[in-house]
Formats: sequence, structure tokens, C-alpha cells
Amino acid sequence: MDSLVRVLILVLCLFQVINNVECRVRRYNFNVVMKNTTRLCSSKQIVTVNGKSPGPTIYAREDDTVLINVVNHVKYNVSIHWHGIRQLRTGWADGPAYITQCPIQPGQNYVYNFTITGQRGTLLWHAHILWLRATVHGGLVILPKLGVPYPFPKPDHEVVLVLAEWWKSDTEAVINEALKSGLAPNVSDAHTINGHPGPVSNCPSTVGFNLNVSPGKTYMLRLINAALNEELFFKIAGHKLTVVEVDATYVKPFKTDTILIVPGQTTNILVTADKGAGKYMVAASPFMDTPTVAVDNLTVTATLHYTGTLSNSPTSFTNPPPQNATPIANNFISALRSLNSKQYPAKVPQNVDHSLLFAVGLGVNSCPSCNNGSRVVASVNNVTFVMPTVSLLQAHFFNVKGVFTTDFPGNPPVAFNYTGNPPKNLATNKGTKVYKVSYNDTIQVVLQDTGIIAPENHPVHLHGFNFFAVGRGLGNFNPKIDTKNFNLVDPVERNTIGVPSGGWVAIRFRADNPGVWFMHCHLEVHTTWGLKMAFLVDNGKGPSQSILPPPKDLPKC
Ligand SMILES: *[C@@H]1O[C@H](CO)[C@@H](O)[C@H](O)[C@H]1NC(C)=O
Ligand SMILES: *[C@@H]1O[C@H](CO)[C@@H](O)[C@H](O)[C@H]1NC(C)=O
Ligand SMILES: *[C@@H]1O[C@H](CO)[C@@H](O)[C@H](O)[C@H]1NC(C)=O
Ligand SMILES: *[C@@H]1O[C@H](CO)[C@@H](O)[C@H](O)[C@H]1NC(C)=O
Ligand SMILES: *[C@@H]1O[C@H](CO)[C@@H](O)[C@H](O)[C@H]1NC(C)=O
Ligand SMILES: *[C@@H]1O[C@H](CO)[C@@H](O)[C@H](O)[C@H]1NC(C)=O
Ligand SMILES: *[C@@H]1O[C@H](CO)[C@@H](O)[C@H](O)[C@H]1NC(C)=O
Ligand SMILES: *[C@@H]1O[C@H](CO)[C@@H](O)[C@H](O)[C@H]1NC(C)=O
Ligand SMILES: *[C@@H]1O[C@H](CO)[C@@H](O)[C@H](O)[C@H]1NC(C)=O
Ligand SMILES: [Cu+2]
Repeated sequence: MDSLVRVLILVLCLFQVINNVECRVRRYNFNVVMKNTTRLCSSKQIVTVNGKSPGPTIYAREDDTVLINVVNHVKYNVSIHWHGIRQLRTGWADGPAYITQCPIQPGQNYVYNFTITGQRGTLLWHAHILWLRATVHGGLVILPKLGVPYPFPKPDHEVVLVLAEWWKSDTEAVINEALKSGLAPNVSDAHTINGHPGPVSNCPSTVGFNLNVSPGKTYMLRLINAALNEELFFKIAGHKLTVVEVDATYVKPFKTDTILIVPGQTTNILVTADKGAGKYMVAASPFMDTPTVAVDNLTVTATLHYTGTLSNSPTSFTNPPPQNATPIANNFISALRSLNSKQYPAKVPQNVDHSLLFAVGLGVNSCPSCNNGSRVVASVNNVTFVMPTVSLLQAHFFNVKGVFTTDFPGNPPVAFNYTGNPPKNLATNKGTKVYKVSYNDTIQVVLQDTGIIAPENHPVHLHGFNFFAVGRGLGNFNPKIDTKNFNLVDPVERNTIGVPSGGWVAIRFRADNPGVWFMHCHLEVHTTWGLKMAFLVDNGKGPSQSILPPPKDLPKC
């Protein structure tokens, strides 16, 4: 290439003004700042990126390197996770505080540096410390390589829709109050779509997000659930939704009325504006099939607004599914299949080196200062994870002793009827334990919900990998019967999966990424309570199978 052209492209790329030439490096500045914000007719200060919540959408192409300079101007420690990005050998850029990095302290900055390999689609980024994720989140769009089409008809337009939750109170006050009392935190006061709660009865000035569409055009909605604690249904009145991708992997397209999307998941849907005119309600509402668990039951609405439709035109409404609509949730989940085409094969591990059973759920530990003398906790295989004070990845890389142990149990220490009557003793162990595997080992984890306190759906997220969801069922997992029914051909591939309430889900992945990788419930309340653990994947042979050295500006503890 002519060097003048190359310099010109570099300059244009530096300022992010073009999308159609190959900018192989994408640069973003994330200034973490406080912002006074009014929603639901009440004002508060929130933590934001660049003064906005949702923050900026990151756009990149497959194979691009992304450099995000995060500058912390707030009083909280901050770290940001690029949720679903594989981070091959670059765990230093993954983001969970005290797992792969020490937090970025007030006044400090850190450049997240990662290359996107073998992925394209919609993901999200969010704070991975405290409850800052409530307002510090945004979209992450990975376009296919230049010239590579989508494996479905190209939409005319694309729109990012971020679903989230809004509290009138400060969210740090909400979780701190709960940790003090030992009880569950207050639920949110509203759900939001791109920051808008939609019309609510006690605040007439609040309006919903407006999505303008032109008759006959097809829209790809890049749906993201950035909510802290709530799984959501999503519907559009009068329109069929064609699902084409989840968690940045293509699926066999299918049509549905209702999407289920749990915190941490993303879903791309095609919607054709085939009505000609009108205003159609878009609705997101909670899914919760445990009657004793409180949720924010407000439905957030937005409008699919055909251009040329006057504001007094009729509006088409839709009824959100009932909160406990398990059959609707199951229909959606069982329709998901990997595309598994020649170009995008599903590389499902056919054999497993580590067959693990992880019992996930709640527990009760003693807490003399709490309201009831006890506190609700959560655990994986009866281990309530204790956050270390230096990051696990640093401790691993620099061989710092005494930070973690490698004795995380591969099976529940005591087998019991997980979904039947709970054991008498609901106490858990505490520990900072990891499960260690060799490079390229294959791992199967059956995530088994427990009925301790109550059976509940847990959206479990794995960092550093996509996994295949090979099986799912109710009650206790039975290896003899259930393994035979696994789908090892075209199971859905994703990074976050709902463990069904009172049931189990089986996932498989290949440990082809050295480092320390967090796995946790993506309901922030359960993560806080300890439903988290980490896998340690050793280096393989040679530099291409080993963790890169840490960047010079990696924050210190
Ligand atoms: C934001 O709100 C705080 C009080 O909540 C107030 O002290 C501050 O002056 C406000 N800042 C701006 C820029 O309005
Ligand atoms: C980003 O990381 C790569 C190695 O993966 C390195 O070559 C490059 O210099 C880094 N860029 C910056 C700006 O630190
Ligand atoms: C939580 O809800 C209770 C009951 O409505 C209320 O008294 C309390 O102030 C709330 N806590 C926070 C931090 O908003
Ligand atoms: C939502 O919850 C509140 C408080 O628990 C309850 O009063 C109300 O009836 C519920 N609304 C719906 C639609 O379920
Ligand atoms: C715990 O305390 C709350 C209020 O402080 C009370 O409503 C609840 O019944 C108590 N639960 C148990 C298990 O004692
Ligand atoms: C577990 O408990 C449930 C509910 O009591 C019961 O229906 C089921 O048969 C039990 N399963 C086993 C394996 O004992
Ligand atoms: C979990 O660990 C605690 C503390 O060691 C113990 O008391 C309890 O019996 C264990 N429960 C199960 C189900 O293993
Ligand atoms: C990982 O294991 C698979 C299956 O045994 C093998 O085909 C592949 O070559 C291995 N990859 C590496 C990088 O060792
Ligand atoms: C911020 O992180 C540093 C390093 O881990 C820690 O020493 C400090 O206590 C943290 N600050 C707060 C307010 O938690
Ligand atoms: Cu959970």
C-alpha cells in the first residue's frame, strides 16, 4: 500500500471517522464520571462512562484490536469486563476485580488491550466490581470481517437495545443495607430500555424509548440484558421476531413472539416493519418462577413507531407474559440451536476429561450483627467464594503463595436430594478455591440448582470461553439416563445460561485459553452472596499456548 494512504487511514482510524476501511485498531476513551440524572421523577448521582448510561457502544470487527483507556474520576474503585470476549491469552484485559486485575483506583487509568478472534455479533461491557454495573454498562458490537456477509438476509438497519434496571436509591446503599441486615436487597423501581423506563403511572413526564421504523424495512435489534438481578421477557405487539444470534454466536433462525433474555445474555433478532403504519408497543417484563422471591414487576414499554404515523394514530398493545410463565421460557430455550454450518461449525467436545457436578444455590450462615442472627449466602458445591485482596491471575502468574488453593471440589462434598427437602444444616464453607485443568482439557459441568431456601433460576456466566449447552432437565441430574439424551451435534453455544429453577443444565467447553477464568451467577445479588468460583487453566506448550505477560499499566493492589 502507498505509505501516504496508509498514514491517512491510520489518522482516520485514530479519530474513528470511518467504518468501511480496515481500521485494525479501535480506540476508545472511557471517562468514569458521576452524573446527576433524573428518572422516574427523582434525581440522584450515578456512576457513568462519559456521562451517559447506557454508555457508548463499542464497534469493532472480528480480528480488530480494541484499546479502551478507562480513566477513573469517581470515588469508587472501578474495573470493566468485556462480557463474552474470549480474551485469548489476554486475561489481563478481562476485567473482574480481584480475579484478573486489581481495581483501577480513583485518579488512575488502565488501557484494556484485546484482540477479537473468531467472534462476531453482539456482546456487552459492564463494571465488574461492587454494584456499579447498574449504571456502568453498554453495548459491544463485533461486525463480521470486511466483506463477510451475515448468514441471513442483510437487515436494512441495526439498533442496539439495552435492557436494564433503575433504582431511585443509590445502588451501593441498596446492597450495603442488605449485607448489613443479612436479608435480600430491595428490588429495583423500574426496568429500562436504552435508559428509558417508559410511561409509569406516578410520573407522567416519563416517556418510553421510541424506535422509528419505515414500512417494509427489516431491522436487526441487538438486544442486551444489562439488568442486575432480573431475567426478562421481550415482545413487540403485532410483530414476529426472528432470532439469528445469541451471545455472539449464530443460531438456526427461528420465529417467535417472545424472547427470554437473562442478565449477561445478548440476542439478535430481525423484525420486518410489515404493517405500513401505526405505533406498536415494545415490552420487557420480568421472568421469575419462584413465588417467594421478590422481583420488580413493572413492565417497561417502548414504541415501534412507523414513520408518517401521527401521534393520534391507534396504538397496538401487547400483554407481557405472566411473571411465572415457565412454559414460555422453556419454549424459547428449547428452540435455540447452533447454526452449525460449514462456515460456522459447532465444535462440541465429544469426550470429556473432567466431568463435574456443581450444586448452585443459597445457604444460611451465622451473622450475630444481622437482623435474624444469620445471613443469606450463596455457594457452588458448598463453597461461598471469598474475594482475595490481590487478583488471582496475578497470584498465578507471579506465583504468589497463600492467595488461593486449587482444591475446589469437582462434586458436591455431600450428595443430597438437591431439589427435594433441603438438608437440616444450611451453613456453607468459605474459601478462595479454584478448579485447575491442563491446557486443551475438555470439561463438562452439570450446574445443578438446589432448593435451599428456594429453588431458583440462576443465569451462570463463564469468562474466557463459550460453552455448549448440551442438556437440560428438571429435578436431580441422573448421569445414567440424562447423558444419553445430550445434544452433541448442534447445541446452542453461549457464555451465559439459565440453570432452570429446581433443575440442571449441562455445559461443555475446551480449555483452550490459559489463565484464570471466573464463573458466577449473573444475578448480582447472588454473586455478592458468593455464588462464584474460578477455573485455572495452565499454560500449554510454547508461547502460543501461554498467557501473555501483564501490561505495564496493570493496576496494583
Ligand atoms: C448534582 O447533585 C448534587 C446533589 O445531589 C449537587 O450537590 C451538585 O451540585 C449537582 N451537580 C450538578 C452539576 O448539577
Ligand atoms: C496491546 O497488546 C499487544 C500484545 O497483545 C501489544 O503488541 C501491543 O503493543 C499492545 N498495545 C498497546 C497500546 O499497549
Ligand atoms: C429499601 O426498602 C425499604 C422499604 O421500602 C426502605 O425503607 C429502605 O429505605 C430502602 N432502602 C434503600 C437503600 O433504598
Ligand atoms: C407487583 O408487586 C406489587 C408489590 O408486591 C403488587 O402490589 C402488585 O400487585 C404487583 N403487580 C403485578 C402486575 O403483579
Ligand atoms: C428475618 O427477619 C425478617 C425481618 O427482620 C423477618 O421478616 C423474617 O421472618 C426473618 N426470617 C427468619 C428466617 O427468621
Ligand atoms: C427428591 O425430592 C423430591 C421432592 O420431595 C422427590 O419428588 C424426589 O423423588 C426426590 N428425588 C430423589 C432422587 O430422591
Ligand atoms: C457445607 O459446609 C458446612 C460447613 O463446613 C457444613 O456444616 C455443611 O454440612 C455442608 N453442607 C453440605 C450440603 O455439604
Ligand atoms: C486439543 O485437543 C484436540 C482433541 O484431542 C486436538 O485435536 C487438538 O489438536 C488439540 N489442540 C492443541 C492446541 O493441542
Ligand atoms: C480500592 O482498591 C485498593 C486495592 O485493592 C484497596 O486497597 C482499597 O481499599 C480499595 N478502596 C475501596 C474504597 O474499597
Ligand atoms: Cu443466581
